[in-house]
Amino acid sequence: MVVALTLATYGHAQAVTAQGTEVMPYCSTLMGDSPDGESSRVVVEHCSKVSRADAVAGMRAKAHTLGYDTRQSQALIILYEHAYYGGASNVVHGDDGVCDKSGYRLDFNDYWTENLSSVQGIATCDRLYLLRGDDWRINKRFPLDAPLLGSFDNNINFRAQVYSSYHDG
Ligand SMILES: [Ca+2]
Repeated sequence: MVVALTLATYGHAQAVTAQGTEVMPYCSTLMGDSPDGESSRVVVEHCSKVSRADAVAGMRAKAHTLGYDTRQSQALIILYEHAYYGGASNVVHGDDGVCDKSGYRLDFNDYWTENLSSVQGIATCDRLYLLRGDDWRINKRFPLDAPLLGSFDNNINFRAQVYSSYHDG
């Protein structure tokens, strides 16, 4: 089963405050599942200035206040602003279990389309499929972890897929 996720309106690394735009270095996003390959809804995102653990805990707390059960959710990948896992990051969770050979479809927002530079895979998520160009003609499958994205650095179309090379699910 392919589960589509979207970061169309979430997944950014900045939060606008009353004082202006403040960089929030740690974010975590929880994606709901989706039927028949449609893009799924973003359940919640939380960003923190403190730590990745704080961002994930805040994400789960927000989800709980919305009545969402996060017990089955799994961390899939961590997106990074800079090469070699530096800069702002976002831990993307899916609620349909670990990656299998179909995995999850990810739709990135403008921030990550223009800033993604490295990616770590978690658990069974060991492959990332990136696309760009007209009709997504330019595409490449990266083993995860991927410290460098080559011509895709800061330059991807919004769609990607994260999946497992070995886990049948
Ligand atoms: Ca970057």
